Amino acid sequence: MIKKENINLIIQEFNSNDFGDILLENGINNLINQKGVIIIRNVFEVELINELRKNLQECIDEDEIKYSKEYIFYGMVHALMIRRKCFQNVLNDSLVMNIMRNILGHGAIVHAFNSSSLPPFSTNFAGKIHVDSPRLIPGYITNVVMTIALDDFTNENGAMEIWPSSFNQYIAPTDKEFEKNRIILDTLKAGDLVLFNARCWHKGGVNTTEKWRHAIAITGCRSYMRQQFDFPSMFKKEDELLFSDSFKQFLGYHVRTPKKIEEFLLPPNERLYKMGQE
Ligand SMILES: O=C(O)CCC(=O)C(=O)O
Repeated sequence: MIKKENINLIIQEFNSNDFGDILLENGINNLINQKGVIIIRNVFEVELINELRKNLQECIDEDEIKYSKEYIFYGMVHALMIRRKCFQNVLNDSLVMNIMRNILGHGAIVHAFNSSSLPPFSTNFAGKIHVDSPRLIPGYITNVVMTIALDDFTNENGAMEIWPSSFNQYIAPTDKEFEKNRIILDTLKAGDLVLFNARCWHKGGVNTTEKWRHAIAITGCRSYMRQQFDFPSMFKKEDELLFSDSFKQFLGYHVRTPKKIEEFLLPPNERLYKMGQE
């Protein structure tokens, strides 16, 4: 197993105070391309984390009533920005959008925004070694994941495990290989985030405590890729009117497919697929 003191050699770490324009200007994309994984500490205030955790637990309880505890995705709430305004605000943060654009190009869009919560004494759908994007184009990143811890990750509550430099490996590693190379993110505190190439092999752990372990994850992708849901069609019209152009672009409003020729022929400012995305 990799020792904690070696984490800094493999994963680049930042504090949110040092992290901003300078790093974005110098290219967070270069760092992700070299390291595969970056940790940024103290990004979100305690009050916000508490609000997100409370709202997430409510959504999980709502889903349990609707789909039961046997639901395949129990503990994973999908399309969070449609469920609660507080999640929408996290996505509509310029730092979040700038990071995604810096790595995935100016037309980057949100592919998914889901939670990954581990129920007490259990795990969830992400408990097996996997990548979040099956395509491998050597030297070219297509999807980036930003996982935000809403609870401290510990060995007991199922800290996420990741093999940073594995993003060029097409075939899934064996358990033994993964265990030799992985890093257990048991130093991640609530409010820290881990940013990674979605092709890094990783998994959630097993929660052996009586309390939920909550996290939320934003996945960004290239502008010409499909989103997990048709997000633009999921918002209410009155909410949509308040969105900035930048946020609409990130949500995928500028890369919608026309349903008929009349929509295709609309004037440029009304078009569903806007020119110049990537
Ligand atoms: O929650 C975790 O620890 C891992 C989450 C994960 O692997 C995923 O959502 O793809």
